[in-house]
Amino acid sequence: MVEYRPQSSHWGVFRAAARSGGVDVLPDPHDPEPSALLRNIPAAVRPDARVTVPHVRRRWLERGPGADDARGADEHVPVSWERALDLVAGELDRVRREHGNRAIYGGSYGWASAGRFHHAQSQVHRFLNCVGGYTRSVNTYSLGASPVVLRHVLGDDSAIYSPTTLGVLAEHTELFVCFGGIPLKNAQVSSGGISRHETGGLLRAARSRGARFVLVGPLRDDVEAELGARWLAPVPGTDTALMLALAHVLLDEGLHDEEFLRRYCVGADVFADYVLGRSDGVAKDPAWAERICQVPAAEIAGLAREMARSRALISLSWSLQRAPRGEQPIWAGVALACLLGQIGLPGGGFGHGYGAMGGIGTGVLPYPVPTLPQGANPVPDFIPVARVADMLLHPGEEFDYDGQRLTYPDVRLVYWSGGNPFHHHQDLTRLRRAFARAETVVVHDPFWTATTRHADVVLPATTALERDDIGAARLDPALVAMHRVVEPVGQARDDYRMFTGLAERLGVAAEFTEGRDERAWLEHLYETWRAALDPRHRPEADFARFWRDGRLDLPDRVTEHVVYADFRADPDAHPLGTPSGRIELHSGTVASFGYPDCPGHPVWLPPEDGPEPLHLVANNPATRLHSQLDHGDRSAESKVRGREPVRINPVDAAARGIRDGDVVRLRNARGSCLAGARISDAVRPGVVQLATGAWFDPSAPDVATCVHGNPNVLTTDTGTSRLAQGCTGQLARVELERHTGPVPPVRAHDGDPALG
Ligand code: PGD
Repeated sequence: MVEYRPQSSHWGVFRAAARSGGVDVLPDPHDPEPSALLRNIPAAVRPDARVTVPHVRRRWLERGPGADDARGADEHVPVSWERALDLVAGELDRVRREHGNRAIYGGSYGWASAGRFHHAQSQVHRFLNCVGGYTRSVNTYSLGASPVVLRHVLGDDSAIYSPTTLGVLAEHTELFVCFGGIPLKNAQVSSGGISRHETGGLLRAARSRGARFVLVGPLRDDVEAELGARWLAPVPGTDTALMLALAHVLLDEGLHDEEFLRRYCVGADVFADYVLGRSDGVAKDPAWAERICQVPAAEIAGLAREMARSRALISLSWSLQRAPRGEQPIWAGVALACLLGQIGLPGGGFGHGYGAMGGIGTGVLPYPVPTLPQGANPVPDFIPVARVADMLLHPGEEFDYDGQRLTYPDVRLVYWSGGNPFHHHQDLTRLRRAFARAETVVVHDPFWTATTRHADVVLPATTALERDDIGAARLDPALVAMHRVVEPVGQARDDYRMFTGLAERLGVAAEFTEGRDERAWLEHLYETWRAALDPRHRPEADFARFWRDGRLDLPDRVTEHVVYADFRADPDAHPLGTPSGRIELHSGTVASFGYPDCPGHPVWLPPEDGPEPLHLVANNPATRLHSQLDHGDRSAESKVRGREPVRINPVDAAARGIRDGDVVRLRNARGSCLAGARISDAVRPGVVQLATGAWFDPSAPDVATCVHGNPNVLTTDTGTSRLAQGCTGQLARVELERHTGPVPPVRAHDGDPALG
């Protein structure tokens, strides 16, 4: 009999059974809207794109560690596990002795797989802490600018992870103004796992009750059609100007809430002086904004008035801040909500990230979930996560971050497990130069991604289907007993086993393992978690029963929550964590840093654009999570002649003689890529949209930097500003043309370790 076992992924809980040469996957019956991304999962255990045995790059093996331009183009040779682990342990030891632990970069950003014990980042950080520490990274590629700026404006980032819940919005909000949309394609996914996809249903409930939706953004389908949104399509990257003009109308027409500004905010006068043009002579009125955003002034004024007479929710997507000067639209959005005076009321105020992940706004557990302890890192050095290429290229140079003047460490060894920087980072040509500078690059991954192909030592990791684990996330109400479904593919090992082998060689095995194997750790994590819970929330099931049942429904998830309700009720008893205890529309702290690219209040800062005529929106994909399982069925069926689809408005396509299904070339000063044209009026004229996640394929550099369609060959590797130094990958300027020459094959999924 076929046995289906419980499993979990970042895009859904499911059941899976081994069948000859693969797995069968069934969605979880409790999930009201299971994600079609589950169809990618069988590709996880197909051996074609897998790394099946440890590999070492030939020149590194022959010449030893050192900077090398051949990294990424050189071939890899298979070695035994014993040899691979000896080499990595020896190299870690050499680097820490000769250069100190700060010369090891272990930031190792990436989503890896669901599962709390085999969580790749926890494993790598725990291990590196046991061997003396590492240079770490702060913030994420998802959220670079906003956590930093929101700490100054609101005192913490609770607005991100504990926003007013969608259930409350469904009942109370009259008008949703969605900057960057609430894209359900992203709500398929939630970090750590998602047992119920609820975002779409809750938004539809709001619509059925009569709520109106306005989408502000370049892509019409960033709010689903059923919600009937009115579409305002500003030039990408100009939302701040539009928000300032909305603020201008409110202030100019006396529609703002004076009492709210007085009682709950500081700096409203400075902000108002700027908006009205009293401080710089430029009124940020709708006519001014129309010249920047290309949204008619009358529509802007009409929207401001509609917001003032409605219970209005300002929804700010995460994508807004993943762009140059990304701090500004978030701060301006909060300022706009302050002028409306509805923060802390059910259905009003603002939210940041509805639809960015499926769990955002659906509910939060009032207690933690089990996690693997990572230990302490004695190395003080860190970088904002998206400054990794700067760090490798400019050791010893100073840089700004959030009021501090920091120095890039001289990194010799890069250790990556559970991430794909050749997917997630910007300007991949520059990243290749940066990786060439390292003396050694070690990567654990199940697949021959572009990152493993740039490694000196490649250690083959299992996927979640090949090991036991516990699936859990703070935003989700299910704890899942993830049961191994198939044996490891080839000689793949889980990260824990690899690090145990290294820890033994480096004399820290007792510290790293605490004497436990995988099963003992799972039981330990579960039982210590259960014991530490407040008895009100503590589940009855012991580990054995949880494991047998396959799932535990966690009690007391908070699904009715209004963020800042306490603060609104009594700002003296519940002050914010800002210096003033109030919402800072002008921050004396930020102003004191003296950053022209992020002054002390929200401002419009014109982008420093390239000369290319089209705006590229490089957003998160609808058919996979980031770059994961790009070779899976759901992702593969969306490709156009094997390339990632690029959507282009009919007007721009006609001007370039492009037909649906053509292979096209996108280019700018940083690079070029091939993609497959999809002509669609769901993208604004002047905009093209190419999702991230097609595996980087530089195998035909005379044709394009990437022949598959990875937009990060086109994006810019600069920080949002000196304040947060966040990733700016969402937007770039490009030209697009029909590709007329021979079309080279896509080799990214071939599993061939030697790239172009
Ligand atoms: P993933 O594709 O999820 O991308 O970047 P991230 O690096 O997280 O990579 C995870 C890797 O982990 C995969 O290669 C997978 O095979 C591997 N893996 C899975 N399970 C395991 C495991 O158990 N062990 C090990 N060792 N490896 C494992 C995502 C990042 O991209 C994010 S979060 C965002 S929001 C950014 N978005 C954009 C954007 O909007 N625009 C652009 N241009 N660029 C972006 N990049 C960012």
